[in-house]
Amino acid sequence: MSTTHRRIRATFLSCLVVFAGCGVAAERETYPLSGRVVSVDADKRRVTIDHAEIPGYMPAMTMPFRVKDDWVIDAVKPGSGISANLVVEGKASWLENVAVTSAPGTIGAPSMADGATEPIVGEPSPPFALTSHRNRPIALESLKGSAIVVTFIFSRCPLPDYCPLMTDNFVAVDRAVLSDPAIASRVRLVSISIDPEFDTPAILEAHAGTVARIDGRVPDNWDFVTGDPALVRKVAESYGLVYGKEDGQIVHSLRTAVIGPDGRLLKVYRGNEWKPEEILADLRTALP
Ligand SMILES: [Cu+2]
Repeated sequence: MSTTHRRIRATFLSCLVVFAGCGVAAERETYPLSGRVVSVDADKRRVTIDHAEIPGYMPAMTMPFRVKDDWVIDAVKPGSGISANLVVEGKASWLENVAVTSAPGTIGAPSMADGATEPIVGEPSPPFALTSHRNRPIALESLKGSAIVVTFIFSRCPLPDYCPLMTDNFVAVDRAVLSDPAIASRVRLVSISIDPEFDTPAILEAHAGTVARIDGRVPDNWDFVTGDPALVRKVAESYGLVYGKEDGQIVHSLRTAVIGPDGRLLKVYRGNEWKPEEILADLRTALP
């Protein structure tokens, strides 16, 4: 694996909800896991691990795991090699039988991605000038005057808790927005594809027509956006997004930004745990 790939995987911060199945029976299953520690969260007792494929359960990726043994939190450091059993019981999961297999540095400790920078709340939001699924130019500058919600997705994303969830949440947000006369005409939604080589405006138009329909059509205030891959990367990274190709798949983090009508950044949600109601509240604050 190249250093770039390591970096990308190391910073692919996924969430535990990947495990949140909807099964009722709390059957206990155990899977062997091995990988490299990326970070340790002592308060939440979670260790983020860049792990190898777990055959029959999940592909190689980087995500946080709960640990129950105190010594693990003390013993492992970013870069430590680790092996463990992943226990999945109902909606809960954790690591057992943890062993530290190598010291940090001995197998190349990962570092955070170089390109991504976190945008600053209160500052002018990072600009973009790209192309919408309607085949029209779309730029942050031209959306000023509206409150704007920006997220990053790609049409082929296979993980239901990632891009499809962002889009479902946007549907919920927009449904509420469009039914509230106080804000209906003053909100714009922007879903920027991080797979612009594949996601052409035509592909995004078809995609939007499948996943972003409200009352039978894609709402006028919602654009799926693509553009030159280098430009898209610049925009995505300016919002703190980390992504890259790994084994033909795009691995990525998540960022959803709420921008005020003055173009200033109001809020950034990292990850997939935000709820449509939170963004609705932000929008109502932004549009008094
Ligand atoms: Cu995705």
